[in-house]
Amino acid sequence: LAPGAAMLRGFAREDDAALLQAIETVAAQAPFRHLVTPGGYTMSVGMSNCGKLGWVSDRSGYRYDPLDPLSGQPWPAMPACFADLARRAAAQAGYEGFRPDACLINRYEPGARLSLHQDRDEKDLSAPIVSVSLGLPAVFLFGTDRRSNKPQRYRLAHGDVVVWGGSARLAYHGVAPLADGEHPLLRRRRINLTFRRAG
Ligand code: MD3
Ligand code: FE
Repeated sequence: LAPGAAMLRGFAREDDAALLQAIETVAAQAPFRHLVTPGGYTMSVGMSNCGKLGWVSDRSGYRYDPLDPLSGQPWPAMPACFADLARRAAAQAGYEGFRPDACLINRYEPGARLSLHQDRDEKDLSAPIVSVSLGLPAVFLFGTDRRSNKPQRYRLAHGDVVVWGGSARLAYHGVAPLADGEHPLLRRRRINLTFRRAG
């Protein structure tokens, strides 16, 4: 993919049923919601979080927050199967001892997209990010550290895990509008888990 990044095709496939069950448990406490950007747009991706910190956006900006603004309560704990998968994937990619304190759960329905952005709200940018794709395949856009460079396109399918560290960590990236389809486990959805060391 790029220096510092590793694609682990199908790494999460054998855990899919346990992961989906855990996602449902988290979403029962912290439902998916469509956040508003500082610019006033409502995101097409539905989001929830688990772990010590959750990523949120509103008219005042982006931030990591220990409380779910919908409930005023802490985010649900990170399920053991999540933390374990993230740690094993990071180690496989050469990042030993990855202990994420934040997991953002993105839910895509047909047409949902994520425009080109950088992830730079985390305190320690030397820690990698681990992303896990489940359900319908997506076209992932992966650029460079300059927005003006044309991104490359990669297909991310059910069970694929990508570890982003090193110089890939500050690359612009996004997701093209999700094409409709039917997945045996997730039906007409794609779910992406991103594990981060945010605090
Ligand atoms: C490359 N999520 O939540 S995961 C995000 O599929 C986000 O939901 C996308 O971008 C999704 O911020 C893409 C792959 C990913 C995540 C973080 C990265 C790629 C990255 C950070 C730096 C570089
Ligand atoms: Fe991102």
